[in-house]
Amino acid sequence: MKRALITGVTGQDGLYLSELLLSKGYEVYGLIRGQNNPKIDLVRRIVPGVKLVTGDLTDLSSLLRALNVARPDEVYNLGAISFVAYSWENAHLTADVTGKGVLNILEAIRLYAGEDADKVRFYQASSSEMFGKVQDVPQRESTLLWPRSPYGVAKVFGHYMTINYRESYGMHASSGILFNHESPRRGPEFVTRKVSQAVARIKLGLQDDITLGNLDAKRDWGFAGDYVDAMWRMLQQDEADDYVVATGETHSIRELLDVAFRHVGIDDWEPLVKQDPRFMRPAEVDLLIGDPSKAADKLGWKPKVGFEQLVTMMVDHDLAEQRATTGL
Ligand code: NAP
Ligand code: G4F
Repeated sequence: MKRALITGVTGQDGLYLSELLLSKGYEVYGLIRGQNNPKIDLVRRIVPGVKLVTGDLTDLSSLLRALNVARPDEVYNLGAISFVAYSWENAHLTADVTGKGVLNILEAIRLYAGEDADKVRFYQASSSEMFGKVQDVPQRESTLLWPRSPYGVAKVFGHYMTINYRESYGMHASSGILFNHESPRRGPEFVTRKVSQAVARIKLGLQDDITLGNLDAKRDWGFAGDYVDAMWRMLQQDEADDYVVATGETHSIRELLDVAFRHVGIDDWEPLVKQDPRFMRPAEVDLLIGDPSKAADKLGWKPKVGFEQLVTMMVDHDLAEQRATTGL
């Protein structure tokens, strides 16, 4: 039975990855931070098979301790401060967790495993946010990185540290450059879930309108359940490498609103959507669209859920959730 340690187990991807690894017969350990993390109940309910071990990416000794408990064959580093807008307000913290946290977990694996460091396979959750002011369309593994947020800069540090540990110590360390991926488990601070929740509430008469920022930005949105499978496939390869994981399609926030509102029978959403500079970013990433051909060729990976199916799945989930909580 293989053993895996997941940082960020309470997050969207941590939950889907836990389900995937448990279904494959892994013994799964999840790193959980804080002395009374409110998401423990969620993890225990959705993936009761996961064994929890305390630790924090900013605390190297806690990571060493977690590795000694889990004795993993595979480590998936999903933990991060992941909300781009928040990263401008908390740039130092973002650098410490999202950037230096990667160095901490890599160094902890090196210290823990010693000469066997190559036996512990490592996945780093890199991000399309690293492409920022994009230098190629579509973006691929070789595209120059030009991050536009403290989050993006921190991810670039983690990305190159992962490559550096692979090259310096022969570690089996891979970096997945994942484009935006969403699901009904997405945090409500991200635009897709903010829209799906608001559309459901507007449809049920619980909310009048929604306030957003830039409606013209474009993202390559996929389904998180598909994307964790790509993470696992990377760690099954003989050689560690870096891969873009994307759908190869891009859509604007306006198109997201079109699909979400149309799904509940509202064709003209303009009167229901307000804009506020509060939700604009100091530097925007205008266009993301990935070229997933390397992941297709080498990993045999391709996405199963398309954009419309993703958005309607999220709206349906939020309609059901709002009905259940309000009794409507
Ligand atoms: P998420 O839902 O925001 O989850 C982030 C996780 O990081 C949470 O479990 C959180 O735990 C944990 N965390 C925060 N600070 C930590 C710390 N100091 N030590 C240990 N863990 C900490 O993110 P996600 O969407 O699942 O994304 C997973 C990873 O992929 C992240 O690294 C993200 O940056 C990256 N990524 C995501 C996307 C995407 O579109 N979803 C795309 C590219 C890359 P708490 O519950 O304790 O806060
Ligand atoms: O949903 P978002 O906050 O996601 P963003 O910034 O693209 O970041 C996500 O994807 C990255 C991969 O590219 C991950 F690395 C990162 O961890 C995270 O998961 O915003 C998407 C777009 C942006 O252009 C933003 O300006 O939506 C625009 N937007 C417009 N109004 C809004 C809003 N975003 C949010 N969160 N809230 C709004 O009201």
